[in-house]
Amino acid sequence: MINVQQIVNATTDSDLKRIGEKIIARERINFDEGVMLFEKGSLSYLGALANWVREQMHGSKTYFNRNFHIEPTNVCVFSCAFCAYSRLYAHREEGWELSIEQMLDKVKKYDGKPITEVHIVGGVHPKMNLDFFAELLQKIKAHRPDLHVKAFTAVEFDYMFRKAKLTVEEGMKKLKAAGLDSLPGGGAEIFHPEIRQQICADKVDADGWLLIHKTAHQLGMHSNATLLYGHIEKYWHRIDHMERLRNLQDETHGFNTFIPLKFRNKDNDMSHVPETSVVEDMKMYAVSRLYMDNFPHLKAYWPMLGRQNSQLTLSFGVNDLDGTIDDSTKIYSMAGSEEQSPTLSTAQLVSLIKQVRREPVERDTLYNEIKNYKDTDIAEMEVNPLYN
Ligand code: MET
Repeated sequence: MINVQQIVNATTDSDLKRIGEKIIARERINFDEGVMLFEKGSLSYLGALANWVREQMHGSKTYFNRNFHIEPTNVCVFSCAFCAYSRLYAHREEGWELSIEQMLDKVKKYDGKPITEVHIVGGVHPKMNLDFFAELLQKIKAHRPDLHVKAFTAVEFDYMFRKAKLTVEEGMKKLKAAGLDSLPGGGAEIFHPEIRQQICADKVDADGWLLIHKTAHQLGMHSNATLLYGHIEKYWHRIDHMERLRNLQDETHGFNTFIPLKFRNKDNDMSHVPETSVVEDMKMYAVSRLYMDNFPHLKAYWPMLGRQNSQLTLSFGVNDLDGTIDDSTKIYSMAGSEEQSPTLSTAQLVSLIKQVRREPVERDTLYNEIKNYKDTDIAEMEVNPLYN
């Protein structure tokens, strides 16, 4: 079998060869090298390198969790051009606005079930303020203290804190005290103002996003980070985005997972922009694995990519597939994803991972291992209500 060193040795392009050598030596690649990988790297070359890094870091382990989402509302004060989900306040009758009781009922639906995480994000509603969400967190925790609450994007925090006239630190401390455990990675899109101005001009900018995550890290919470790719950005905008995240991670080490998010073009203001091919998707994952050397995990969010393409990512650097979801999010289905009702049972997720000869490991939000399913029989799982 040819190993990665031989693949690098056989490369005729001197730039790609040098970058490959750095990667095998576990040296950090720089901005220009990141861009070059996108511009010149073949799918097979990037895949070989990214898979090598993935296996150095995690072997064959592929993580998932048992989770569900709550989307309090899709009414939003912002108008992001790529969004198919939100409705302006003036048109709120077309959307939904959940009360605290309705959201608690969603949590109670999982009583007695081995769910470990609730993920809460949604539109930025002008009337759902910091006190409203603090009360929601308190009530969720009072009902189920062991449930990890990963909630609100930096965009949502920024709006809540500004309205409450609190600093980021004051606001974050308040929500942490109410029960917030960690932060999801949304709202990052593309940091560079040249693109951000065109796709989501009115929401928090790069520095604001990064400050919110930095503050959360300093208060002892972990978070994730996303990047919305495949629309009007150039490769260097992606690397600029990753560079800013990599720099903050050097400082805080608070990020767990990097999650590239694919632009889907149904029913939004950018529907004329074509979607990327699966080859471009896999290159995005591979370059992410190679560039984000200080991010422990790389996630393919399966409700966005579909099941088969998610399996493919596991050969391009990805070591996490997100969770069971239980048909509790509409963000990507409304933007045209193949997964119109995203739900996978634990048995299905395990089987998906085993089909591509990887080792399924159930994790909690912070990547503590709950169960390794390497030797678990799928047929037995399918008849066991614990896994369905
Ligand atoms: N409101 C969030 C944001 O822009 C996204 C989640 S809802 C589509 O960050």
